[in-house]
Amino acid sequence: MKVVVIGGDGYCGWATALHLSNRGYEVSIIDNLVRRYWDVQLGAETLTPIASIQQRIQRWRDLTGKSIDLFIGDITDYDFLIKALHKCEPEAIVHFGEQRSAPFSMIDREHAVLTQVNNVVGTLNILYAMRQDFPDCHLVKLGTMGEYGTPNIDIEEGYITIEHNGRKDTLPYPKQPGSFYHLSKVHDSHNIHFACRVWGLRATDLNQGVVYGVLTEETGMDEMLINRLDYDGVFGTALNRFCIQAAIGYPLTVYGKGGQTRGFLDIRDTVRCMEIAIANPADPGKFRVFNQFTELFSIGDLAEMVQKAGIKMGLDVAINNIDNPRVELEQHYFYAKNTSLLSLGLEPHYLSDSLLDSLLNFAQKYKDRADKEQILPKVSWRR
Ligand code: NAD
Ligand code: USQ
Repeated sequence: MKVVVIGGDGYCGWATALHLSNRGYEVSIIDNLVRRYWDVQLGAETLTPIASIQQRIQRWRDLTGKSIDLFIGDITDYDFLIKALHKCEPEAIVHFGEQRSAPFSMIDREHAVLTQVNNVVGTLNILYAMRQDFPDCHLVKLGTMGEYGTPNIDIEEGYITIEHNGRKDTLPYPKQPGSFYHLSKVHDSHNIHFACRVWGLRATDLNQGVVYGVLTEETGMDEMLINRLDYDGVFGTALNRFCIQAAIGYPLTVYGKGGQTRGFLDIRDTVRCMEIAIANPADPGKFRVFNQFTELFSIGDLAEMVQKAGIKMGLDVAINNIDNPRVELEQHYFYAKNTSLLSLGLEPHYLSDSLLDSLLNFAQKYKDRADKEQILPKVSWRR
């Protein structure tokens, strides 16, 4: 089966491209490498030294005999996109190719506009390409749990059944996202839903939680296949950041009270979820929504878990509750459903002491590459 991975040079995309290739899928990567450019602009670097996309793909081929085609270009350029898709003739498109940082989208007007244009136009172009020439192709699109916000009721998987004035309907779950980035995902979801209803396309929106970890079966095979591991205040995410902070002796940066609760998953489960979604396509005309996380944690609890694991390894780990640069609830109800992927066969890698140990060890191996100036958050949500 032919699969295109858009954003295949990124954190989730690289791991997924290799995983699918390993499982016998014919994989092509589309990426404009803009993420590497944003890192340069921010003066931030992944903790791990990542090879160029060409070197990565070559090494994968040398090691496994499996080839991955590469198309370097911007999916907001429709002409490029449709030509690349015609060269691959995909049966599934996995779409990771967006600007994915909430703080980046909140830097200023330019970054908010860049984020929404990049994400919404890119996805809209994919929908038009599918309508034009690939109407049977299955779109597997990365959304985010943050589309829902933190409502004071249980979060369903995409839809909620409501009774109102004696009538009943199942409707899209209400959305209250917390940044212009998270909003871009809501806009995408609406556009994809519309394209499914009106043009009969098929799509799965995967509302993914925060991903942690770095090694997968494939990216761990060789140093040249190593994945990115972001720790800076713009692209670094909570648990990965805490492990790296612990490894370099920096107090863990819990924003505010730390009662913020989110869905989390191991990157080994991200790649498996992609495989499951592709192998079980949505029906034509169907906009299917899965919540893609395996466990819920509060940020404060995660920091304590990392502190405990670090101390066991002889590290000196402090926790620092700093002023929250974001506007968000710091103590709230949060319960979200996640049964769809489990019922299709996902066997989660739950967060364990051994995973924390391995992530801490991994971070220690590269700790000399860490720049402490990049850790504190510099982007404020407030006026
Ligand atoms: P990433 O920044 O590491 O990778 C994104 C890739 O997409 C980059 O290689 C970038 O160059 C490419 N890209 C961006 N815009 C493009 C465009 N217009 N044309 C072509 N390529 C483009 O991000 P990631 O962490 O791998 O996240 C991938 C997806 O998963 C995103 O959509 C993100 O919103 C979603 N997601 C990520 C997480 C997480 O914790 N990392 C959690 C939930 C959802
Ligand atoms: N946080 C801290 N300290 C830190 C970093 C974050 O307390 O050092 C807090 C934030 O305030 C927030 C929570 O941790 O309450 C999560 O922040 P994050 O930066 O780990 O994740 P987020 O901004 O939500 O974005 C990440 C990815 C994004 C994805 C999202 C999934 O960058 O692409 O969509 O996770 S979710 O959070 O479920 O929406």
